[in-house]
Parts: sequence; C-alpha cells; structure tokens
Amino acid sequence: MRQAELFAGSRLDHGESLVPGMILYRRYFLAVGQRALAHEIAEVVRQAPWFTPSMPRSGRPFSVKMTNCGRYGWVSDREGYRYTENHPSCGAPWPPIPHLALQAWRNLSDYPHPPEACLVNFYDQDAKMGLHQDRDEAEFAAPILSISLGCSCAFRYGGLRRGDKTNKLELHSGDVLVMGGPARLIFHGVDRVFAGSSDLLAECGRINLTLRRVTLP
Ligand code: MD3
Ligand code: FE
Repeated sequence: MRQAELFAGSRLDHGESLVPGMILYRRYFLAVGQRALAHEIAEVVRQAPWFTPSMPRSGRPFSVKMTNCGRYGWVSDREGYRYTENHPSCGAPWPPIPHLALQAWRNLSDYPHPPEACLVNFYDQDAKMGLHQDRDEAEFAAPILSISLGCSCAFRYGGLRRGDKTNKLELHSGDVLVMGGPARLIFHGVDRVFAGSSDLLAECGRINLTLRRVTLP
C-alpha cells in the first residue's frame, strides 16, 4: 500500500512540539494504517503471547499485559527490569518488528539506525501505568517512538525529576509521540483508559507500541 494511504502528512506539516524534544503527530496512522498495524500486532501476539510483568522484589503484577518484538524485549519480574532476547515463558526469540512501525520510525525519528526493541503494552479499561522513566537502555541519543491504537487514554508527563510538575495529554488511536533529546528521560505514565472510545481492536482496550534503541550503534 502507498504511504499516503497509511500515514498522514510529513513531519514538517504535521508534528507539534509540546516540550523540547517531545513531538506529537496526531492521527499519524490513518484508519487504513491503524487497521493494517493492528493486524501486524495480532501476528506478533500469535508468535509471542501476552505475559504479565511484575514488580522487582515484591512480585506485584502490573495491570498492563505486554509482549515484545525486535532483537530485544523488555521484561520485569522479581529479578528486576531487563532486556532479553527470549520470551520469558516460552523461551522463543521475539518476532520481528512490524513493517509499518519501522516505517514510522524511519519517517519520524531522525535517528540513523533501526530500533532494536518494540514493547507492546495492552491496557484493558482498568489498567494504568505509574509515573516512571525509561532508562534500561544503553543508548539515550535515540528517541523513543510511541504509537497508540484503540481506546484513548489520559497520558501524563513531567520533567526529569519525579517531583516536577506534570501535564496531561489525551492520546488517541493513530497518534505517534516521539520523545528524544531533552525529553528522552522525562517521567511519564498513563492515568486511565477511556473505555468504549474506539472499536479498532477486537479485544476492547488500548495497545501502545514503543520503539527503542537498546545498545550503542
Ligand atoms: C516519555 N508506555 O512502555 S507511551 C512504556 O502508553 C510507556 O503504554 C506508555 O511508558 C504507554 O514505557 C506511554 C508514551 C511514551 C513512551 C516512552 C517515553 C512517553 C515517553 C519515554 C520517555 C519519555
Ligand atoms: Fe515508559
């Protein structure tokens, strides 16, 4: 399919910088692109089933379930947070990153190397994600690119310190958020999901993909 049917605009006419380093591309994935990406993710989940991460030490489960694709996948359990090359329950290598997600990275990231990990988070209507930083990667010069699909959510972001003032933003299906440069290490989380706000996904809820560079190039 031609890019024009899948993606909106180019970065020049489309992106909106919210804070330095953080650019929001509203509805970057058009309806056809969202459906095609949702199908690619269904194939990822077939090869790498959802698992429930849990907190280091306490073992308390996350409300979000997840899987990964790419060379590395992020996992969390009593032993801590880390990137692995294999699925935590079946031991298989992670499936490849969906083609459309790689295209979004090439179009929007301005980083000259491919991403090595793509976390796939699934939120049901009660799931949320507490305020955190993503700092388990060795490479901080690469941005993190997030793609939202399905139900909308209330996303929260702050500054480089946990106590910094935070802002709220609604993320909708097809939105792409690029967090690079001075925004790469800001605190962020998901306060809530708006049940019934989309019927893109068969399972009612929200999927978020985050594409990341893990190692130094
Ligand atoms: C800001 N995911 O997977 S995406 C995560 O909606 C994560 O599932 C959320 O936080 C989600 O780690 C938020 C937007 C996002 C992703 C990565 C970031 C914002 C970010 C990295 C740095 C700063
Ligand atoms: Fe995060």
